[in-house]
Amino acid sequence: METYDSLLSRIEPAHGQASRTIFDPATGKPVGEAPIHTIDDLETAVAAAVAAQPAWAALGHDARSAALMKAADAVERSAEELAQLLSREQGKPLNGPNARFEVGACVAWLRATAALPLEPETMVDDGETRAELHYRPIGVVGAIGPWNWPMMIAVWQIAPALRMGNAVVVKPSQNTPLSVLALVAVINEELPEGLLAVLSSGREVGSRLTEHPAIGKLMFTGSTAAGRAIIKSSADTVKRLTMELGGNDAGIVLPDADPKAIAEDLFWGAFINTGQTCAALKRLYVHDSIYDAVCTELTNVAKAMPMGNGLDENNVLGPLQNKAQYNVVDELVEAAKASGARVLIGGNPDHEQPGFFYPTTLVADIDNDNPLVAEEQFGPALPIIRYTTVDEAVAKANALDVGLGASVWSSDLSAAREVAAKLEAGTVWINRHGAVDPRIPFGGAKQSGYGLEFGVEGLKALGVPQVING
Ligand code: TXE
Repeated sequence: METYDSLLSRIEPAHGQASRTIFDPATGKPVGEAPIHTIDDLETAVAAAVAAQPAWAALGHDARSAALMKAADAVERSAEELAQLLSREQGKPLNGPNARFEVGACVAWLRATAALPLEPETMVDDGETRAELHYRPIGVVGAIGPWNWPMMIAVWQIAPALRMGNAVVVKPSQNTPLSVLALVAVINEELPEGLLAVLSSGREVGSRLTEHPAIGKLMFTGSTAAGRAIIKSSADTVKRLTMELGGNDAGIVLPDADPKAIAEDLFWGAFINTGQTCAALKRLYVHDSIYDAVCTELTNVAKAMPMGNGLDENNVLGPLQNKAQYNVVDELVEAAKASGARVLIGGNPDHEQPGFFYPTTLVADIDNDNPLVAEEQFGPALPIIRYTTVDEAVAKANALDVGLGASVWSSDLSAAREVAAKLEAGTVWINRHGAVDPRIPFGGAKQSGYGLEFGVEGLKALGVPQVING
């Protein structure tokens, strides 16, 4: 008997009754059965969404916001069961900025999205011409998500879409379907039948969703490669797109930073969710004058952060979610070692132990073109690169074709802001990395994608602009 069994019992089977077992990445033990939805299930879900959407749109903002507030309460009531299931399926610990934190973020995002103001904007009103900008619902939105923050990212897509009067069909990652199936079952306690559906399936059903003529917009978070495929397959029906395609975020530590004071925030900027975070710090550039001190302080923090089974309340770092990602991290670190880079901690996985645990790894004295720097590791292995001039650090940070987030670390806020303005990234944080906020727009530069999420800008992205002129 598991704490989350009552949640699993609320997941409806696929029409064909087929299912597959999902396994715990920490232990290899079964977590539960996920339905295998087919194209037929997709068609049924889309038809129900099309039928339910007009009445939902007609309710207006206040009633829809009230329903989202109730959905937040429902998630809060089931928070501990949801966190237990998330921990078992994704691997992230209950404790630390992990499973309970993620469920809490779902509640916070639902409430904040419900509370955002969205009034028509008067563009011109000069006595002769009066023009207002409004946002109408799109219709049915498709939401395709990844396995790293499966519940939170689903809410990032679902909440603004519903608030704006749309129906939603969600396609979670095949690696973490149970978390999203359970979350949607809970949210659906407060929503009309058919408005919000979830399809647990692989890329075939996801792919059909991206070309379906009844889907007006796609919200996508995942890899750049999948993003490119989705952009192509959605072109024939000219879908609106919000693409969050991850990145390889740089952090620049300026010479006046205090290594001891910033070490813990640097650590969590890089290692939140055991490094499996789109806007995590993935390349750290440190000035030569404080390079050794930053390496020492970061190593001390890393040593103090326990990794292990997520159900153990002591642990704040967990396994990689899947073997493929474990292999990516392992290969990148092995290549770094072979190139002569210096491992400060970690880099010695025990391939025989159960679970996809890769030890917390810091790699120093590494070149900027090393694959551990140039490619997204998406795991607990941070390269630390030495620089001598700030211009050199900025050039290296901007050298890649992705630009989701970046950070600058300094005791001088105005100096940090000057450097921030030179970085090609959608968000630049100062003295922290990766902090997102439901009131503040978030999106990528370059091949990290396009379209803003969160805040009023995020709401507008889930509506069709309409000018009323006259
Ligand atoms: O992601 P994919 P994967 C990065 C990370 C990781 C890599 C691959 O580096 O190693 O991506 O992870 C669906 N039409 N990120 O393979 O393939 C798919 O079913 C429709 C960064 O898990 O991008 C899943 O639901 N759907 C990222 C979702 O897209 C398609 C978070 C993501 O799968 C599709 C996760 C298609 N053609 C991994 N192809 C971030 N931005 O944070 C795939 N999918």
